[in-house]
Parts: sequence; structure tokens; C-alpha cells
Amino acid sequence: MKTALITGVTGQDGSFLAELLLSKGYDVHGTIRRSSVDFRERIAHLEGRPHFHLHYADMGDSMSLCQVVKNVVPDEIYNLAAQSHVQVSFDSPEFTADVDATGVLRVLEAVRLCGLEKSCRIYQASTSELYGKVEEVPQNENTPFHPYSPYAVAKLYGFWIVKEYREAYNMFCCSGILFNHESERRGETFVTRKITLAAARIAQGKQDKLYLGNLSSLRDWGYAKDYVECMWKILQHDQPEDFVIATGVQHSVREFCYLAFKRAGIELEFVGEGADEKGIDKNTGKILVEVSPDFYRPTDVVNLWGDPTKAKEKLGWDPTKMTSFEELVNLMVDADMEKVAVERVGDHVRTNLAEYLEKGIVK
Ligand code: NAP
Ligand code: F7E
Repeated sequence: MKTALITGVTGQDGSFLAELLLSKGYDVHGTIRRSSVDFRERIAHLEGRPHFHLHYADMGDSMSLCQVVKNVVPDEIYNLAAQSHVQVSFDSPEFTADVDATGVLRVLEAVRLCGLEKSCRIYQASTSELYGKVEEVPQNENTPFHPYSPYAVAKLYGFWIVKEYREAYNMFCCSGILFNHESERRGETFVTRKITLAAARIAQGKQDKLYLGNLSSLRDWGYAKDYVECMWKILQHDQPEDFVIATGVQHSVREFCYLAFKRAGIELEFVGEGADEKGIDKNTGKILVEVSPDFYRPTDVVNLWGDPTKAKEKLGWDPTKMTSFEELVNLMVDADMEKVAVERVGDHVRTNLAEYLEKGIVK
């Protein structure tokens, strides 16, 4: 039985990866942070299961990381823990650098200090944000990096320190340069989830309007559950190498919004431009989506589009066999329609699920 350690197991990707590794017969260990709230929604269904173990550690605390690595003696480490929100990295740049940049160094050094550098394989959660102010489209492993946020700059350090340890100490450590991947477990302030939740709430009369930032921003969006399989494949490859993981298809925030509202039963028409653009309900004429400059970023990455050819050739990653963009939008909206149907609004718990199922609002 192989032993895996996942930092950031409570996150979107960590929870899917834990499920995947358990299904492959791994002994899975995850790190959690001490928090005033004990409920860990994404992994609640795994807690208490045999072969699933939790340990306290913080990416800012090398002693806690060394302790966990020493106790677990992992065959594989998946370093997913990060301050992962780009906008937040402008508000907390130093914290982001400590966790997302120096934190990677702490994990690598913990492995070395525990004498596991020959036996332990390490996956680093790198990101398409490294391409930032893009210098070519689509982006592959040879595209120059141009990070465009404190988050991206911190992740660039993580990318290079992994490469350095691979070459200097012959360690099996690799970066997956993953393009955006979403799911029904996505954090609620990332644009996709913000849209699917709002579409569900508006369709069920629990929200009036959705305010967004740059509607023209382009992303290569995939499904997180498909992407964690690639993390595992990268560590099973015969050589330690870095890989771009993407669908190879690009869509705008506006398109995501249109499809999400459509799935929730509302057809939108977008009129106007820039900050004056609005999404109007074709049926009622009501303005449901507006642009608020509050959601503009000091520097925004607007043209991400991945070329996953290398992953296709070497890992057998075939995005055409994965969840499509439309399927992704639909599964996220469907999950949020159910969630919102039993959501607390003000002082009332509205349990309208049966009614919505009957009317076909929830599919
Ligand atoms: P996420 O949902 O935000 O999860 C982040 C995880 O990191 C959570 O478990 C969080 O713990 C943990 N964490 C944050 N700060 C920490 C600290 N100081 N010490 C220990 N743990 C800490 O992110 P995700 O979407 O699953 O992404 C996973 C990784 O992939 C991240 O490194 C992200 O930057 C990277 N990435 C994501 C995407 C994407 O599209 N999702 C694309 C490329 C790369 P709490 O639950 O306690 O907050
Ligand atoms: O923004 C625009 C925003 O916050 C996507 C992280 O997982 O993927 C994620 O980073 C785009 C940006 O994700 C709103 O300006 C418009 O252009 O969903 P997001 P992200 O910044 O791409 C990468 C690969 C990671 O590595 C990160 O960890 O959408 N946008 N209006 C908005 N974005 C947000 N959040 N909110 C809006 O209202």
C-alpha cells in the first residue's frame, strides 16, 4: 500500500484527490489548519474512514511540515495548499508569498531533512497564472512566463524552486501547470461558482442581481475531478517532468454566465460595453447581471488558453474524453439549484426542494 500526503486536503482539489487516491488503495494523509470552525465540508464524508488521516500543519510553519513528513513517511506528496485567490493576493501579498512561494521550499526541505529525497515523489500545484500577461496563445510548457499578480509571482518561485531541487538534488519533484478547473466544490468567490450560485438564487427568487468584473476575460476551464487524475499520472510517469494540463478550449466569463443562467431557466441577452454592459432577462426585460468595477483587478490576466499536447502524448490525457465546458456549467448549476433550494434566507429556512423538483427548476 502506497502512502500519500496531501497538503490542502480541505480544498476543492484536495478533496477530489483524496477520494481518487483512496479508490486506488492508498493510505491517505492530509494536512489541515487549526480553525475556529471544526466542520470541513468538502471532506466530511471521508473523515473517520480507514486509511484517511488528518494532521495539523501550516505552510507558514516549517516545524509542523517536518513533523508531518517525519511521522507519515510518504511515498508521494501532493502540495496543493495555497492562498489560491488571485484578487486576495493583491490584498495580502506578503501572506501569499509566504504560503505559496516559501511554503513550497519548506515542503521540499522537510523531505530532505527527513532523508526521503530518494524515495518520495512530490507534485507541486502550479498554475496557468504563470503565463499572466500572455506572450503567446495557446500556452504550452515552452511559453515564456509573465506573472501578473502577487499570486502568480509567488507561484513562479514555487515552480522554479521545484525545478532547482530536481536538478540540484536529483529529487522526483514536478509541477503541474494546471489551467482553471472548477466544480460544484469550487470556492464561492471564484467567478464560475459565484455565477452558478447567483443563477440558482436568482432563478429561485432569493437574489435580485449579480455583479461581476471583467466579462470579456477568457479562460480554459476544465472539471477539477478530471484534473486530479492528471496530478496522480504526473507522479507515476517514469521521469520527473512538468506538464501543462488544460482542455485546449477557451471561453469568456460572459459565455459562462449565459450558459449558467440558461441552465437555471433564464435566457440572458448582453447589451452595452465595458462597465456599462448588462445581462438582461429576455423574458422579463429585468437587468440581472451588471458590471461593477469593484471586481476589476489592478492587473488582470485575460487570455488563458492551454495547449495540452505534451500531457496527451506522455500521460495519455485526452481532454476530448473529459467533462466538456457545457457539462461542467450544467453540473455546477444543478448542484447549486439543489443547494439553494434548502438555503437559509434571512430568518427562514426555505425547504422548497420538492416544489422545485416538481417544476423542473432543479434537475
Ligand atoms: P482551494 O480550494 O483554495 O484550497 C486551498 C487549500 O490550501 C485549502 O485546503 C486551504 O486550507 C489550504 N491552505 C491555505 N493556506 C494554507 C496554509 N497557510 N497552510 C496550510 N494550508 C493552507 O484551492 P484549489 O482550487 O483546490 O487549488 C489547489 C491548488 O492548486 C492551489 O495551490 C492552487 O493555487 C492551485 N491551482 C488551482 C487551480 C484551479 O483552477 N483550481 C489552477 C491552478 C493551480 P483551508 O481549508 O484551511 O483554507
Ligand atoms: O477569475 C474575472 C477575473 O477568480 C477568473 C484560481 O484557482 O485559476 C483561478 O484564478 C477571471 C478573471 O480565477 C469576476 O478578473 C470577472 O479574469 O475565477 P477567478 P482566476 O483568477 O483565473 C488559476 C488558474 C489559479 O491558479 C488560481 O488559484 O474572471 N472575473 N468578474 C471575476 N473573477 C472573480 N473572482 N469575481 C468576479 O466577480
